[in-house]
Amino acid sequence: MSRMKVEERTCEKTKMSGALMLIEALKSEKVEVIFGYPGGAVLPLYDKLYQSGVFHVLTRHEQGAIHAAEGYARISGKPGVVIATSGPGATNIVTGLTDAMMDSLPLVVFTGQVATSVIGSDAFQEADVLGITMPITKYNYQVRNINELPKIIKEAFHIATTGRPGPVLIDIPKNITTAEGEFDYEQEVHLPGYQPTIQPNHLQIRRLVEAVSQSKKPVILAGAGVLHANASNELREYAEQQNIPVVHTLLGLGGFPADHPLFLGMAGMHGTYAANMALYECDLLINIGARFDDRVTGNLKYFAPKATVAHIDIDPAEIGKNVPTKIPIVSDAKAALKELIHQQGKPADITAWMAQLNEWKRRFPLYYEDDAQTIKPQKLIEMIYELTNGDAIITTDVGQHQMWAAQYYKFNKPHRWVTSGGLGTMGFGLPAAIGAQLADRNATVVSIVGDGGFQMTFQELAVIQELRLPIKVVIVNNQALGMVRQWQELFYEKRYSHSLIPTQPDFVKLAEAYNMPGFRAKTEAEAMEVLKKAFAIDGPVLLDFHVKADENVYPMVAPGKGIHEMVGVKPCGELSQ
Ligand SMILES: Cc1ncc(C[n+]2csc(CCOP(=O)(O)OP(=O)(O)O)c2C)c(N)n1
Ligand SMILES: [Mg+2]
Repeated sequence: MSRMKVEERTCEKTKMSGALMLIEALKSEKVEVIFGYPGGAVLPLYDKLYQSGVFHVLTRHEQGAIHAAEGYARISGKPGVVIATSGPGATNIVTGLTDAMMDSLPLVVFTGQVATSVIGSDAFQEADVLGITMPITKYNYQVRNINELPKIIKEAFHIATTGRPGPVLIDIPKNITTAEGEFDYEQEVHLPGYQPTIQPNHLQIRRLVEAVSQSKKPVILAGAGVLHANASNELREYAEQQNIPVVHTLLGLGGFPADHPLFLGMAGMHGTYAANMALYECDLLINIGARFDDRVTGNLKYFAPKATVAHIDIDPAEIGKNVPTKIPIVSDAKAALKELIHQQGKPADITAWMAQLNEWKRRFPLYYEDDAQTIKPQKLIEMIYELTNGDAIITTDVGQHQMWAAQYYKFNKPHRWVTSGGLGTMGFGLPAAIGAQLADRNATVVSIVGDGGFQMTFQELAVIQELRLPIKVVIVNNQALGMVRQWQELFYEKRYSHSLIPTQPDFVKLAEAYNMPGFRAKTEAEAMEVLKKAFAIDGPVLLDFHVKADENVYPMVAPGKGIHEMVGVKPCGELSQ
């Protein structure tokens, strides 16, 4: 073949419409699934999607699409991809973008936009998506020139997945999707202003090694940064090598095995007594990939008041943000832990500290009173834990059921826990389960949702049914916005202002409407029976558990209090001599 002919063919191959470029870029990025919803501004794009071979999941609401993408990202570690149309499509993803931003989840989100010629004219379905999403994305773009589209998509995937992960949005005017341009995707990303620090500073590492060797009461606070960095093995090796007990944030659960003798439980507002007291009493606090969220620290005046604080975080903006930090280590968690392990410093002498911690663990474990005549929500979670051998992927909404799931499902493995931590988004659990199941087809996925939150996004049952995803949806039905009810009981003298929701749809009939089995249980024995039935079914099942309605989540650190001032802690057994 002559040289000219080759050039002609290459030319033919690379000239294409913006819509087609997007599809080709997604294929180059090896995107397995996109979650989306069509509309006027993205019609050219959907036309090219048709028969493209790209797997697209049509959710029933754009919020469902973006939460599904978050669930996918959380489990797969790969970016979740979303398409929404302009105007209302784009504004419907605002909650999900904020959620992903707060929880550092990598997303690449495409929104349609009105044509460039009418931007700014209040055109039909026009919204200032760049303006709206600027503070809730890691980065956002509006494509003004077709020739920039490939470079922008390439950069978006790079930015979403490197450094501290986060959502990146690309707003594409309709005329850009139909315009033709050169498609060159094999280019290097060149962003001089964006160079995340991955490797730790050696001086700071040595300072930490020294601090550990001097410490008598060290503790590691491990957050989701450990999971994002796939550093669970390194965390375990480091904690064992240096004798350092570990507590987790809500989002970090699973990063360190719950059944490990060095594990003290989850910290924070509904953390265990041992974990919170460890944070209060420690002399060295090593934060790895957590952001000192106020739900973890409680009143900052009483947070780790006696400790030297070290903080390993890939985002330098997090270090010193809330808690004064003596040893700052800007780094990927895995890189820092590997270096710390390699240093083989003198381990901390924790004999007395461990005795104290074990005493707290033994005396003040998580506690609830069983009552077989009803369903205790804590017991329900324990039953799910047993029946799934602790191996399920658990997704949740936000509220009491979320805290019980975090407390009573003992996560021994990483990447099994999908919850909305930072934003606390009701309605997250069900769509997130769709993404989680698509990320791990063989996993048992249990979506533990509140009766309140479920009613915010249950339209996505249609997707579960359509794709025959074997998700078990567990409604913890307390006929209340339970967490709000709990706060009103404890802090507003039982004035239950708009938190009781006795008027419910019949959830079993709802399951029938979506053509999936639905079961209800009102006692512990019934709960076990329907759970067993559900797990024996190779398909979606909806379960409505009428749990004890006035149960509260304990222990609890009241707002404004220090984390050592927990209420609802009951001593169990006698103090050992
Ligand atoms: C979208 C949204 N709106 C409001 C809230 C405030 N809020 C937090 S927990 C909660 C109650 C949730 O009720 P439910 O889903 O039934 O869960 P439960 O606490 O009863 O387990 C509410 C209203 C929220 N987190 N998210
Ligand atoms: Mg409820």
